Amino acid sequence: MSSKGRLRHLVIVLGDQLDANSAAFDGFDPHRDAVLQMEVLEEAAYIVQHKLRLAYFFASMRHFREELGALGRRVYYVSIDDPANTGAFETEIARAQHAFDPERTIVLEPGDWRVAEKLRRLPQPLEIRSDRHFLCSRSEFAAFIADHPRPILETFYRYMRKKTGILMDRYGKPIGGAWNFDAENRKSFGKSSPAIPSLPAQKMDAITIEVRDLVLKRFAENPGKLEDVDLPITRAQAIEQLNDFVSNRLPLFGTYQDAMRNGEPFLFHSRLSGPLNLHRLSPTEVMEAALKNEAVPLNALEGFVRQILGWREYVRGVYWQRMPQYADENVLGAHLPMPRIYWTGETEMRCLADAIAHTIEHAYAHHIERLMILGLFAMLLGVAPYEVHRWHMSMFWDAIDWVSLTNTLGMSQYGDGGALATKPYAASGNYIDRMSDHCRNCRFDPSKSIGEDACPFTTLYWNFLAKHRTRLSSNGRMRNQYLNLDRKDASELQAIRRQADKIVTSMV
Ligand code: FAD
Ligand code: DLZ
Ligand code: SF4
Repeated sequence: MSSKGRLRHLVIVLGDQLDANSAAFDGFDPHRDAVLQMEVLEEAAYIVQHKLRLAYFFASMRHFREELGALGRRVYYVSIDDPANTGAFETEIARAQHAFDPERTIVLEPGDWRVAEKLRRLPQPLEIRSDRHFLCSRSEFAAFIADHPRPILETFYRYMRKKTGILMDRYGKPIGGAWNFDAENRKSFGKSSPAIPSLPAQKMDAITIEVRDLVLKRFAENPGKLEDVDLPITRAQAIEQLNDFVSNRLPLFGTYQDAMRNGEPFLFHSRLSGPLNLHRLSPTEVMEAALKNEAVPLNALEGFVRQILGWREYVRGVYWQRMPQYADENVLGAHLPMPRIYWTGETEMRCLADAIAHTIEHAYAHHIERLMILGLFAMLLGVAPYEVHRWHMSMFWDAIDWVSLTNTLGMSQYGDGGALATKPYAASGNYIDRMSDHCRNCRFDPSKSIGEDACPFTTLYWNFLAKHRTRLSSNGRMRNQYLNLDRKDASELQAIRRQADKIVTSMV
């Protein structure tokens, strides 16, 4: 890093802000301004991370540097193996400010409260710009909450549909006459299931190969597999992935949204969370591409729009509304550490082994695996919600604090007591049996809660309901679950409790 005279603006681009049109670049003058990108050890080490996740972030950042260069923008790029690199945002920003003496240093609001706090406290204040990558700004969400003190996703989603006009007719009514088509979107794969289209293969170029080798050398002990980096890294690859999804998988996205199949990590899902979260794709362009394909049935289109326009915006709003207290929420008082099997996948539970294998191999598992296998088992065991989030941040290529914390601590662990989900996503092995082909080849029986072949999910499910009766039984949406629990006599419940205790002991 060497000084070339005073800069007007130094524009910082963080690892999840890789958009040449972001608000940080508004008014950018290539003759007077420059960009700062920093690979810092602190971000790679504050939580141990999957090798593929690290390679994805560094390769994406380096390709973005090339893309900015092609646009004629000057980039000061600090790589992780630069001997002068001090390893943290604060010190690298100070070093750049010292070298270039910019009149102003600009950054887009970060996607992580921890990073935002660091930047807010710098001795030389930064100009922090609002992120228009999202369709609902933080201030708009705050106003929405003020009008809806007990919000639920559905209210917010309808608000966003009306605001954007997406899937709305000219009379202000939802297209198709309904706000959702969930009844059509709960199919599992039967014997005559459709073939699952393969994902477009992404070839590694010299930059990505260099990053992969660096990660393999420097982070050799980190979890996860890293062979080829078969992920959409460049903007061009992200667009290719989007187009492929819209043509080949979106038509059946809705129908099989909740389904699982052994050995199949992607099914009809988009695998677009990474490019969206790193801002390689905008949510608007993703929805526009989906809406343009006239061959896509409404149940698929609405199901997909709900994820992007509804859930994605909603969890971000909740995150910024409730941080930093949100990270400590733990209404069920769950305190266990993350079990070792989540790092190894070594378990006889076929469903869990498969979802963990997908995670180790691809740094990815689809939504239902995250919620109804990985998250469910942790909640039924009683793992501390923040620990589940930390594991998730470690293992997934698409995890950024705003989206991982809300989904893990809130949606999957019910740590927030219902801010995100109106009831805990608690289910027994019977649910997994209905939605997948795992159980038929598993050594456990999903219908049994006691005995040597009882399914651990089923045992822990009844135990969970009994244990949290005081808090949960008054929730109207859990009425049937408690009616079923009440059919069990005291001796059965005692046996379930003993078996649940044994499972917990074997896990920690
Ligand atoms: P698809 O199934 O194809 O969905 C399309 C898109 O919708 C996704 O790419 C994503 O951008 C969006 N989306 C869907 N559901 C959600 C949601 N609940 N919250 C936010 N966006 C959503 N998503 C992340 O992007 N990063 C995370 O770290 C993350 N952690 C999660 C942890 C748990 C425990 C759970 C239950 C969900 C988590 N999600 C997370 C949400 C969702 O599971 C992923 O977005 C999705 O699995 C990514 O795969 P996909 O791109 O193939 O998604
Ligand atoms: C996840 C990650 C990693 C591994 N490395 C970097 C990095 O070296 N530089 C960087 O700018 N961002 C990195 N990130 C993303 C950050 O942890 C964090 O999510 C964002 O800075 C939040 O905006
Ligand atoms: Fe999972 Fe239980 Fe089914 Fe085995 S029987 S695959 S542990 S749900």
